[in-house]
Amino acid sequence: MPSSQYTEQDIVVLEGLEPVRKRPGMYIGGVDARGYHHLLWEIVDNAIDEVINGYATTIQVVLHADGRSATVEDNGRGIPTGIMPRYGKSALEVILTTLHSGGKFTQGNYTHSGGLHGVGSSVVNALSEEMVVRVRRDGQQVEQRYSRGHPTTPLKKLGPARGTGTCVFFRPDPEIFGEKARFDVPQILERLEAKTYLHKGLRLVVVDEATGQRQEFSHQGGIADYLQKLVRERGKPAIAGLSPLYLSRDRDASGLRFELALCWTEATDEQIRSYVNGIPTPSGGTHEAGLRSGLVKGVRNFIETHNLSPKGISLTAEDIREGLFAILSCYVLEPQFQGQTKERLNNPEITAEIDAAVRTFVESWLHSNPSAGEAIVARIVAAARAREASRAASQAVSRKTSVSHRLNLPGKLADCSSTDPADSELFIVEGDSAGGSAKQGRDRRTQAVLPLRGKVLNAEQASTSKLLANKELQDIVSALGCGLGKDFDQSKLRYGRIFLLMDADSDGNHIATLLLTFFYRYLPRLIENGHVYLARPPLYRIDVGKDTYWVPDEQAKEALLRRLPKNVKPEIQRFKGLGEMMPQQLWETTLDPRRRSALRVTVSDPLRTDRVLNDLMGKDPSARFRFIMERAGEARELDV
Ligand code: TSJ
Repeated sequence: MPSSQYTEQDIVVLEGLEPVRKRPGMYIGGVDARGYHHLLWEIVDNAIDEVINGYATTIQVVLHADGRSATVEDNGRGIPTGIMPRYGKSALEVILTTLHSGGKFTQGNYTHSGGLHGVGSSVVNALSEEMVVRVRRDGQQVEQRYSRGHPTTPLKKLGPARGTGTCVFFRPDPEIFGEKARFDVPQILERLEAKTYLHKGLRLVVVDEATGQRQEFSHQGGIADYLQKLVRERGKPAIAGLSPLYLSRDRDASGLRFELALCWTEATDEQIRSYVNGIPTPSGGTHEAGLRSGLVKGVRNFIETHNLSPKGISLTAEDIREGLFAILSCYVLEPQFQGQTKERLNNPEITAEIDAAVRTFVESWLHSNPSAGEAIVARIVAAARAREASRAASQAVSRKTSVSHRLNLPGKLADCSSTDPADSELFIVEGDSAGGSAKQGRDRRTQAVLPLRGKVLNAEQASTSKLLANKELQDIVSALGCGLGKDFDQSKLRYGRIFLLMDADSDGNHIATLLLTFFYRYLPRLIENGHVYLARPPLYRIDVGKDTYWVPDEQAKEALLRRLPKNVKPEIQRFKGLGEMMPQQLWETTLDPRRRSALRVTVSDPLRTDRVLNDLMGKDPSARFRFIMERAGEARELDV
């Protein structure tokens, strides 16, 4: 090949992938841990496409011991390797070095294109320090290697081979993701297992080379099994001990096919997980809208034809869906996504199709299972009555707070003098003596203190009306001024920052956990909007000569001691509790905005948090403790 021609083609390739390395965030959402894992999902999804379309049955994922590279292999047809005349290159090379090159091969098939995934394997190639692709086809095995989007070898024959398939090794580029980026094995295992529920026929083998562990996932029951697993994990039984309702619709004229599993549980929330072409759509979209409306209509029809409407109370759509667990998996030929993270399905025609199918299905299922149907209706009526009762109770609490802003504040609240939420802070403090120190040590202009005396109820176990009768929680809600649940009004929030100030021991962690659970379930916007913090009181005071250091934990203590010269003898004092600190010490270490450190509470994965809360707040107290410790570690450290 003349060299000038080679250069020309080289330029084409450069135009193809250079923007990906320049602005990786545009293609994978960001170069954080999520973007890093995105590369793996892109490769895995390519192999799964081959399964969805019926050409492969097994996928193997190997997570290598270095923690930052992986190999994904399928037993599908093998990526085509023939030369494409228009490009003068193999199809394989075109696919891996050109943006959006997948479409030509995949018309009429379900793919992930246009969504969160489907950025293309070329994007993974561009962002990988090394990529090795092996294809078995036509009795031969071939290999090509790449680095940062460019071939480093030609397509080479490795020799004869049996069967067909594609095998891709890749190592994301530390220049893009940083030297420290690593795969999160537990998270990957969980998500891979979820995929085998979604694709009934799929057998997935995962090897974690760091531990030598090999696991095999395959679930013949599909999403109905998945739903049962989720319900079991939630710990709230299904109504009437039912196994899930299951609906499967084959591909219709428009190309839509979907599967649905659902059941009602004793839980008080609603959990719908939806997927499009096997990709989670946590922000919902037109498919979920169809499910919600179809389900409500189907149930209403059943209630009306059987004259089951309760007297004196009307059933809302939320009542009908309370306690509902559902998994909806749709396959759409040309999915359109919208929203910041492209996680919301936007094809308008999908809503009506799913609505109609679900309505008919739910109604006829209830008709043919009348005793289960009546149990479900009883559940729905109970939800409506509970809603009325808790609304009355929460309005009572909100009324008390709004009637007279300051006059009705809890008696033990030591308020700040500022009335501007932007520079007002509330410290919720465990115990009266610590509360006393905090009241004396604080900046009275901007810092309010609310000591807690009694027990805090577990929001995961107690009913809403019980929670609202709890004095400690009432005081918190009154002090915050913003109401809660459906009556939440952020504009009435009296403090811009809310600190939980507890002892650095397991009791303190326990109380913090209970409070966080309450905030998460009843005042979630406070957490979402970053108003909630964990204060970090010191655990040790270390005196070295004239210098005094305060450290928040064991590690920080060890780190400090290691840094001290050998000849000095530090004096180490351990705090038993906040109550033992002098007000001035508390100010210097924990309250003073210029010196304190605090953790802002964030929720990185709402679905997961939800499950963890359910899991842990119900039963095992030691697991609870681990939970708060883990959360504290995940929270971003801020100097605020
Ligand atoms: F991401 C990737 F592209 F590197 C990749 C692709 C990674 C892995 C692990 C698997 C795959 C992949 C692609 N597996 N199977 C396929 N199939 C095709 O690309 C294919 C095969 C045959 C035909 C055909 O028309 O004959 C068409 C296609 C798209």
